[in-house]
Amino acid sequence: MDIEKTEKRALLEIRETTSKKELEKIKKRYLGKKGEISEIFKFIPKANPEERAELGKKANRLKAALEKELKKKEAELKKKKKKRRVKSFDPTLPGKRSVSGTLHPITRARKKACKIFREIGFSVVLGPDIESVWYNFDALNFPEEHPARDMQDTLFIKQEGNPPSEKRLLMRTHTSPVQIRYMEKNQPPLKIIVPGRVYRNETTDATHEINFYQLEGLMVDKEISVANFRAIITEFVDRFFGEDVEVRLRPSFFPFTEPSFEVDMSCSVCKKKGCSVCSNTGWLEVLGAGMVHPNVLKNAGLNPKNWQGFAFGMGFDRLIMIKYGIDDVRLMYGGDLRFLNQFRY
Ligand code: FA5
Repeated sequence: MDIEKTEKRALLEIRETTSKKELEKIKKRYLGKKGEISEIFKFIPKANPEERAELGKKANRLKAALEKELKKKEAELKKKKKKRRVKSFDPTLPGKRSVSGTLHPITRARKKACKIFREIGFSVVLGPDIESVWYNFDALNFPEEHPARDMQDTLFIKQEGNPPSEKRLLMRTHTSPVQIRYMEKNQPPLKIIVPGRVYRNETTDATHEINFYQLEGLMVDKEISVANFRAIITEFVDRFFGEDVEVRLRPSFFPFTEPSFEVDMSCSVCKKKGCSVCSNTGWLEVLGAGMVHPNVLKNAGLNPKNWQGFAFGMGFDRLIMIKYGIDDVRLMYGGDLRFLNQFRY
């Protein structure tokens, strides 16, 4: 048994190793339960009595020397690791941006719009995308022969037979049916907005999509006038755009409001100079509105002698187009990441 040779070999192995894992292996090989040093201690009682004392001394020295060297090496490796870490950190280098998703501009704008309306006392209410002819047209005072009911504008759901209007289904063409749904279940005074997707069988262009978003508004109380509508919509527009956007009202017609008007906003894409978004007019029609028609109140179970209200339906996509200077509504539904990534802020 050559203890000196074992010591030389073990110390060399320890000194030459560069990894913590390797060092662990060496430690196990020499100092482990079944390691070489244990074997030496096991051998001592079997050795000649006159050699035992000397062997014992040498074995203890070997053990101590290895333990010391291992400790030294462990400390050295730890220091190296720390050093390496410090070296790889350069605070002047640009950081690595992790790839993350972003909210769609429509979602972002919808959240903002809902927040503004909540702040001025409106509740946010939702309705179904698949609607009945009754809620979408009849209850809203649309005459039988109204062109909007036409197959060319409305996407009807295929159904067997000829169901009555309460059961005849379609993809809602506007968010106005939620007015009736809400008034049936809730007594005035009411102040609600209804954000939601609507569907129309239309040819698409820069300002028309076949599905788009509307934001309906309804306020019913004892003494409501057009002045209340003007005040609310001006407050909303001011807060939503955070800049001066001009608003103008034009007389219009909707079967469910009387009087009715269209609301235009000045086109901020071209600053009223004329562009493809505003069809070179400098204005963009973003809103239909009016005083709730007495027949609509009746159809929802309210007495028009006691209650009045205004309602509006915003083309939400157009509002977003004005806000962000988007010149084609179809970009918002194309799923093109080059477009969507611009809303990372
Ligand atoms: C309506 O849908 C009525 N329900 C609005 C209303 C509600 C009037 C309450 C009175 C009271 P209109 O069809 O005009 O109205 O659509 C409302 C807005 O939706 C338009 O002003 C326009 O901004 C937007 N819009 C209409 N068609 C499209 C389309 N194909 N793509 C994108 N936006 C559209």
